[in-house]
Amino acid sequence: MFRDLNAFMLDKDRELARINEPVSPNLEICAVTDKVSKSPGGGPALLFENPAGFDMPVAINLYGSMKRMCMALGVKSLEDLAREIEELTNPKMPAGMLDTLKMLPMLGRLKDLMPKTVSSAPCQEVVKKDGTLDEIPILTCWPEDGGPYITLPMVFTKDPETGMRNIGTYRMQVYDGRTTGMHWQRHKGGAQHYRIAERMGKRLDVAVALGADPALPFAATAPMPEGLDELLLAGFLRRERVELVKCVTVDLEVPATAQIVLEGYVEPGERQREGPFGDHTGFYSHPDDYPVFHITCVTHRKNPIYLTTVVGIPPMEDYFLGKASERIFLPLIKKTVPEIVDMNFPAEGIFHNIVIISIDKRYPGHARKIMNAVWGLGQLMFSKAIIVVDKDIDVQNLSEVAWVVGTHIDPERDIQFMTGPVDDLEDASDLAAYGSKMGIDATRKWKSEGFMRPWPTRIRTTEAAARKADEIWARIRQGWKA
Ligand SMILES: Cc1cc2nc3c(=O)[nH]c(=O)nc-3n(C[C@H](O)[C@H](O)[C@H](O)COP(=O)(O)O)c2cc1C
Ligand SMILES: [Mn+2]
Repeated sequence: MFRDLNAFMLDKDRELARINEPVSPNLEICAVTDKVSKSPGGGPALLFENPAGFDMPVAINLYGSMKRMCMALGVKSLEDLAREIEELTNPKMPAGMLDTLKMLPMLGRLKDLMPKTVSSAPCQEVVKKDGTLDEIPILTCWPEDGGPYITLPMVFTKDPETGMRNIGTYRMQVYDGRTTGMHWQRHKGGAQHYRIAERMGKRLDVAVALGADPALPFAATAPMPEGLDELLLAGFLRRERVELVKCVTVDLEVPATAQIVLEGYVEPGERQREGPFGDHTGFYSHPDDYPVFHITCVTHRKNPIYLTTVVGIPPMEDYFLGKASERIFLPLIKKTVPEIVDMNFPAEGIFHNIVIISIDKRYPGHARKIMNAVWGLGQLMFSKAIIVVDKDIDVQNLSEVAWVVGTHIDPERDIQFMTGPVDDLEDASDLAAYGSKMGIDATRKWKSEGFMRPWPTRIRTTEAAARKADEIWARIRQGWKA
């Protein structure tokens, strides 16, 4: 695994493009990154060595391809990772010596889960108690943005009552050198800690780590169930315990390998206008009031690199972070909903607008049960359209899904509406964070579900004819130009 961001960026696999000419953090870096993100496969990682007006380089699009997302998590494919998690959660009881030996590497991965605290750390090579944000080339992404935003922070807080840690990625609008917005939405872990702190009338310590070994920023974006420390996931992914160091001015620990750490607090009751921000919906999100983060100390490595990202009209870098969560959490979701076979959050659906799920349908009304389960599962509660198909449909093949939805549904019968919490970024609901969702049952309908006509048979040729077709097509394809 990569020890830190520097090691990840040194990878010589032609995955990193260095841009030496001056490029402005004001709109220009975002425009270049957007262009690169829209190229086939997501384009290379980018290192802007000379952001105009700053001495600190900007690293971006590091997670912006399937290959680099896998590299960041130390696997060849996300399927491999999903399989490992599946095995871990489904241990076969060892029958003999050989089986016991086979289990050892898997159990080995579990011993690295708990983070450990170290006494000195690269992220504190430089400590500035009166530090500001002024040296960091924070991007202004889109023309109508309310200002520059820190877009890929790992925001560390602790539950003021239990001391349980949470890490989330919540954008931070720069107000001045020592204060920013703290855009944790109401459904998120940081917001819950703040709610408790406000109830107690207490300040909430917050530490923000920027850049670390590549599994960490991913873990901060992952939808871990409430109360489960994101660092357990990071430790599992890195196959090594995460090293933490105590902050200088607040009662929190941060990753020792971070590039930059902002220490500070949010006050109970304090709010400031946040936004607008060109968001991952592809539209500007409306200004709203959010808590204010006050910086008490800035620590960093010697010669830090600023790791960031940009969001906008999909696909962009965040699509790959979401894909990794989709694959990692599928085997865990199957623990409570084992009839789920596969799921797909297509890029155009910005994670939660379109959720396609295939199931092993076992009883009448099964698709409805799946919808209800998904609407009750953590951040999947935001699923605006859930499409349920039978297990022989490949949910990763959008053409097949569109065909099956069109042919299999009787809209009045097969669409289920539900009212409840919706994503904070939802623009179409009448109220903020409260609206409706829809489930589409595109499975084959059964007699026991009231469908009395015969279900049509899918067209397929015979195996013999298919083999013949393969042979002849292979021959004619050579001399044929499409
Ligand atoms: C690039 C990026 C930016 C994000 N910005 C925000 C944000 O500003 N506010 C927010 O609540 N969630 C944001 N998220 C989503 C959260 O990081 C995600 O829901 C995470 O699981 C929250 O963790 P939590 O459950 O511990 O709060 C962002 C995700 C990504 C990938
Ligand atoms: Mn969390």
